[in-house]
Amino acid sequence: MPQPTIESILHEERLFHPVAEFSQQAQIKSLEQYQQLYNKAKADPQAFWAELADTELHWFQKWDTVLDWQPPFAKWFVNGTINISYNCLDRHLTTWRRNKAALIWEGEPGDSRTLTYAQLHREVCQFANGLKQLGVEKGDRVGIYMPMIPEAAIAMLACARIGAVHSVVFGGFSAEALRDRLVDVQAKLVVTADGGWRKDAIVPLKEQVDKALANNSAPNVEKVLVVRRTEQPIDMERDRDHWWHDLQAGVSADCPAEPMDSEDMLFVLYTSGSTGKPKGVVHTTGGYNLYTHITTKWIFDLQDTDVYWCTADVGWITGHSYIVYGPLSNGATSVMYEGAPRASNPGCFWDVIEKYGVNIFYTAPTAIRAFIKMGEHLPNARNLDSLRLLGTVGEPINPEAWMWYHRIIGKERCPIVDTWWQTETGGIMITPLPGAVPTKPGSATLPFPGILADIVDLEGNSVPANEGGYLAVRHPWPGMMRTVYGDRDRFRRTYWEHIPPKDGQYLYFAGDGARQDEDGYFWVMGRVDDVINVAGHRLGTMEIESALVSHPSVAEAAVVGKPDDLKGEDIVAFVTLENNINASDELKNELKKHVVQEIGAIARPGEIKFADALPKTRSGKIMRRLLRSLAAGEEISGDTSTLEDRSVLEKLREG
Ligand code: 6R9
Repeated sequence: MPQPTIESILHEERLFHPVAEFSQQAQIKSLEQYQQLYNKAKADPQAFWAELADTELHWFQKWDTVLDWQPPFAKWFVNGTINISYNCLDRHLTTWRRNKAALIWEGEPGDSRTLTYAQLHREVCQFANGLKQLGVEKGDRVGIYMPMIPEAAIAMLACARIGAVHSVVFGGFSAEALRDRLVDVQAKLVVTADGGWRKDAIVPLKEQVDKALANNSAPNVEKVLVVRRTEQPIDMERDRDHWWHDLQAGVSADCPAEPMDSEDMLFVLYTSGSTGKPKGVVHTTGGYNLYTHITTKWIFDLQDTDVYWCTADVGWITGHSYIVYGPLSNGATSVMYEGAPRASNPGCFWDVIEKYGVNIFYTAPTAIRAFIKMGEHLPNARNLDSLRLLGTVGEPINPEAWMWYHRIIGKERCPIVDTWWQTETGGIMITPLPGAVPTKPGSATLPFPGILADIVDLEGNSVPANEGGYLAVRHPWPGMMRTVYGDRDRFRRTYWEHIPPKDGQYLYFAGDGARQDEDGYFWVMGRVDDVINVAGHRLGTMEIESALVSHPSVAEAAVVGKPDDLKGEDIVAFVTLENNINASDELKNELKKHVVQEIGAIARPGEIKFADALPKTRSGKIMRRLLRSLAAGEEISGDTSTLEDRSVLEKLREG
């Protein structure tokens, strides 16, 4: 792993206090109240979490130990039994929320559907019974490869209801990427759809599933359940493939939620790491339920009349925690939108806000930068008065984008919560509480109560204010990942031993560089490992390099990120070719296509540079730092003495 000098050049002086009107009605009303909660949690984390678990969630049976911490393995609410689908559905049915909208869904072509809690409960129960009919049992893994339609959430909740472990694979991933994940997680069944709408075109999801399963390459998959969405013709394989609507016709809506052990696996979600293949991040039931519940409630300041919209895809952790589980556990109304801003309808997000009177809007900096580019006339032409709170997630937000969001969308009235967290953390870790914490554009501000975040050096010592270091967490929290699926050792190595434990004290290493300013505010600068953040999506350089090298013309490849106005980072690939292969623009295009084929469109390199050789250390490691500078068009600075062959660099510079 490279150890770049971490420095932050950003010095932002602006401070925005929450408006009194907002604070008065907020869940957490003042900085003092936040500090009290923070201090209380710090003094006795177990008591803090236990009290919340008790008051906020339904348990079939109470736990006997709050935390069993055998570093780096944590168990929360030991021997408690719970079901997150029960907490998201059943418990609301005995209240007035029974007929409240749980999901409001808007399809890209303009169709829409609203499911009340009672209706959603019914559909989830039926789907769960359908899964059972196809042979899915508690503990089995189910792959979900879906467009953004209600059935994606229904399938997740149905799995949770019967204790099956879901593994959602983003619908933009290729057949190859899907197959790798289905094989790693040993999925027994895959839920998919005939297709989904994306930017006025149909994504042929079922066709990709067929490809992923062809030639028995994922032998563990016995059944495929297909939801009808786009109605284009697809192949249905006898005995393997079943239409959801056929199954649903004969299935009962009575399916009690299975009491799950608090530490039973809830889902596996794959995410890119700095080395090797994507990791299956494992989350369990009780702790994840509590953490997503309470973070949603306090950070998005949920009020019972709110319409809440998170624009993520359920294929990412943000969709899991803040479209499905967190909001529904709170009995909120969660909007789900299939579409994306596109040439034929660049203002579609603002239409959705106006149409449903969205009060809370949670999106990504890359989307905000795209909105800025498309022009403020688009939001200005809609009535956005319903908005009262804005959020961002996925990457650092540049202060100018923050200010635009504040002025043009928030009309200088809505607080902005810049939320730092990761697939691994399960839920938001560093964020303002909107009625309490004054914000500074570009800073995720302060840790959530119960999160002991710190900036440390590689020995685990806290660094002084305003000095760059590594973002770390000093105490386990309920939403933390429990392990890497099938690889406890990788879990230990990646997250807990990068900073060597001292006196039995383990630190969670997030892989981000950051600093804390004199007010204790966190400024996250980005990854310190070989992970590229393209439009808020994490991609490992290794994966893209492997994809390139799998092409017969490629000898070697090194991939780095390059700053990009819109996407945050763009992918630049340095490629050396096999003998007798000539460099050409056609080949560049072919290689780009090849990466899309292997991983998906999100991994398409913006630029491919052919080289005679790659700069390497004497021990044979590619010096990515140099390539990063080259890609960004910067002067090469710093130490190049470890470079094996200096002429390589000269050539690359000229080329
Ligand atoms: C939720 C999510 C995690 C990585 C993380 C960091 C970056 C996310 C951020 C942020 C600065 C924020 N990141 N939110 N950086 N400010 N508010 O995005 O999960 O896909 O696992 O990515 O994203 O680098 O380490 P995931």
